[in-house]
Amino acid sequence: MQTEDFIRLEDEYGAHNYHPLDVVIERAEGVWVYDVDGKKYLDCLAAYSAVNQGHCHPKIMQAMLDQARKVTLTSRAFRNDQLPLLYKELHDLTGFEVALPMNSGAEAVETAVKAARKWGYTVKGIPDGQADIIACSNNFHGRTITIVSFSTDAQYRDGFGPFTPGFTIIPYGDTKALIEAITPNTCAFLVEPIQGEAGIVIPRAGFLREAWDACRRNNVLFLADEIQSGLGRTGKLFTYMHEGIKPDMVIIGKALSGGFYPVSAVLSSKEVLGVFKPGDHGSTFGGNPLACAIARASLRALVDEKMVERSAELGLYFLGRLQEIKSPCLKQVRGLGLWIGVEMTGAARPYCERLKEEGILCKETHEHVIRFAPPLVITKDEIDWAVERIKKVIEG
Ligand code: IF1
Repeated sequence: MQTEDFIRLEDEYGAHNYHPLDVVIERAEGVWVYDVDGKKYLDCLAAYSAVNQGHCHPKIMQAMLDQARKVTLTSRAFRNDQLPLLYKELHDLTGFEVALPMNSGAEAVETAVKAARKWGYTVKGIPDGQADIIACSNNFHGRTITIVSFSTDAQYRDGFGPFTPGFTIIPYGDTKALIEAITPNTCAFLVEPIQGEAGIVIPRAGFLREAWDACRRNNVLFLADEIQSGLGRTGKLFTYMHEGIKPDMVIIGKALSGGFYPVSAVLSSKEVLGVFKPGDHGSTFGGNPLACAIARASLRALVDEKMVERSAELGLYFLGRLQEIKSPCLKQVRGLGLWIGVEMTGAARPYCERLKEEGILCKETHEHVIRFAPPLVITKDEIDWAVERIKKVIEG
């Protein structure tokens, strides 16, 4: 079968909820992916940061294979010998007291929303049914009905109502608006430390700390969605660490599995996650031994191979090199760690199409921004290789 044959099958028999670049990937290794014609591309998306550790990382793969031969799923009706070890390792690595495992990012966000609401009623004393959560404009936290209920993007909502009530929106980065929006019924503030889908929007320095302070003063939980920004992407283990704060809940996913399997989790305190009693919440696959073995190996790879440090160092280098590019079509180059947005004056999609022809895969976000987020195992030489081609495409 050829590229066109795969595309035709997909168009014919699949739902059309995506508009992918027409590259059909067959295999991948590290930062490189190969299409069905054997053409090689540098992956500058890293599956939206799910493959921070690089594609098909050998040690994560080995852990997956070893565990798959033993036991994959027990359900939480029984215990397994991987979950306790993942809990302990997450605690040791992040400093959070306890964790709750789920599968997709959206599920983990839902879990955090449920925990925050129940904490609001049982600990803060909010009257029944009145709990409110503050979120930000241009947020992206997933696609369930509740999560799109507080999206401000029309496309994510249109046609999907009725929506879940109990959310208030403030402009991203606006501490004053946050303080004004807090009421005695506010249980939580949910925020992406950097907004990915919005176009790699980095808030003004100090915003996260001010917001965290406002939450602490008002007995409001501070929830950081680090699903995309966490686990090394921005040059720290978590992006909130750039401001020296400690959220009440951190939501992680994506790179928690190095791309092998959907694994997500909520990290928090005993006070907050303690609101869940047996039967309150769960998932058939959440915390399964295969997922836990993969997550353990993924975290180990991140730490042992110093990927967080690499992200900081190579991110600075990549950003600097991209900032050298001169073009009237280029509006701004911004980024933190290996997460870089190149904002164009016009549509970004045609640049992504041309970059694909040059052997670089990346994805536009919000019309005008080309995002570069390669696996954190990328080398300086590979960045130089990429910059040469990006320069050529942007400078025309
Ligand atoms: C898609 C975006 C990126 C996320 C944050 C929760 C989730 C995501 C901060 C939900 C997921 C993904 C989903 C993917 C595209 C991608 C994305 F452009 F849509 F926004 F990465 F930038 N919080 N982001 O970024 O996690 O349930 O998907 O595991 O196609 O929807 P999920």
